[in-house]
Amino acid sequence: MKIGLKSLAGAMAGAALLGAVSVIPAHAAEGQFESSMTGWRVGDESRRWWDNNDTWDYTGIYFSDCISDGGSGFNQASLRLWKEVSSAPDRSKGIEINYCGWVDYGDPDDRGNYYFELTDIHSGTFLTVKYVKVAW
Ligand SMILES: [Ca+2]
Repeated sequence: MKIGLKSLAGAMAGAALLGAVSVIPAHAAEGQFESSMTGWRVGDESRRWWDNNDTWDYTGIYFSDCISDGGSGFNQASLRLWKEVSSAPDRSKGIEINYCGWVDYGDPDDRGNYYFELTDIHSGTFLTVKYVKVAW
């Protein structure tokens, strides 16, 4: 992409504006929500969110304060991003392994209703995450 001086100036003005606010989100995003997970098992699904595909932002899932009941405690959780498809199987947007931090799925570039599914826990059967943030 070619960036002209005018748009560069606009971008810098935007950056200055961002710098002026006290809280800068880890992910600038089209949308986001915060939540938590208590006693999740493999196969459990998150709430749905609408991605209007107005931007090229990555979809990311952030975990903080992760607890599982296995012998070696929490190591990682596999999360599959799904897009709902009516009258057909939902569309997988990939699996990422969350080590209790951010995972990114890239830009789905596909307007619709999304959710994530817990597909694996290591170690244990039940997963609790005290702070969850999803951004897209
Ligand atoms: Ca998008």
